[in-house]
Amino acid sequence: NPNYEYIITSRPEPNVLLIQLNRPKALNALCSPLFKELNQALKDADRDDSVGAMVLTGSEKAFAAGADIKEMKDKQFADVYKNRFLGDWADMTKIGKPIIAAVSGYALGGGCELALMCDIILASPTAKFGQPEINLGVIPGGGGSQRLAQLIGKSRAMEVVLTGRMFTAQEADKWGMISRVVGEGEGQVVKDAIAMAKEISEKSQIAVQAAKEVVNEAYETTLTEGLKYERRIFHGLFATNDQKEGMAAFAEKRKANFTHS
Ligand code: CO8
Repeated sequence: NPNYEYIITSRPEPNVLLIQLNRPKALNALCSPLFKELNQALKDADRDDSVGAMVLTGSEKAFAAGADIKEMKDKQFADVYKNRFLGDWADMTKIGKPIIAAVSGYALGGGCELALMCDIILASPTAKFGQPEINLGVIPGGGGSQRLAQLIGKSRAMEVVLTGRMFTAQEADKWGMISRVVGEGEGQVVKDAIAMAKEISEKSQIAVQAAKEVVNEAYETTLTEGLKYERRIFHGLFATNDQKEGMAAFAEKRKANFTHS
């Protein structure tokens, strides 16, 4: 979409949308208009049948260096509370299709939280994560504390949130926060993320969305309820053409031709 100012969208594969944050002079600091554009692009892709999966990336130097500090610095409590400042950040967690974060360079504060709101995180060996809000006299506000504690455990989350120190891609990998660290080389993380998105986009879109939904449920509910939920959704997929096609293709030893119906 040529009308975007802060992001660049493209189709590196026919069924994959690539969104690149494009505010290089500010290390992709997440100003409000940037987030508006990002939400719009994600919502449009979620409705577009030709998109099976999305990749979100920044630059080599920065995935995103956080919320825009210059935009925030003079705000008063009354402004941020009344106007639900940055409340629309959570909109992207309602997207049904998978979003893969391809992280190089700084992913700090809101940038780290943005990656954590994606479904899969791939990191370049240069990635540097962190929640430095404590150094600004505030705390994470985009889910950082909650998602980090769930993903990496209390002691590590406390260390990261209380000291504000950055942590490496290798630490994030060891702690289970990301899917993996990719090989070295400029652009490698984006290439790997696109390849993964392409692979996902070749599955049944209905099954993919159902899978995303049930995995997310694991973070919201008890095991008993989650297992029940999974079983209901699993049963429901027997009402789709894609289940018939997928299983017939296996029995006939051919590749499935999913119609997303
Ligand atoms: N906001 C605004 N501008 C920024 C930001 C930012 N977060 N990060 C970098 N920039 C700007 C710099 O001001 C600088 O601009 P200029 O050239 O006009 O001076 C430009 O980007 C380049 O930055 P540096 O010169 O600092 O680059 P360095 O390579 O020296 O340093 C760092 C890179 C270490 C990443 C450094 O820029 C830095 O520490 N940035 C701030 C990181 C940070 O504190 N992030 C957390 C922000 S708070 C937050 O995200 C709260 C989220 C709340 C979410 C709430 C949801 C509901």
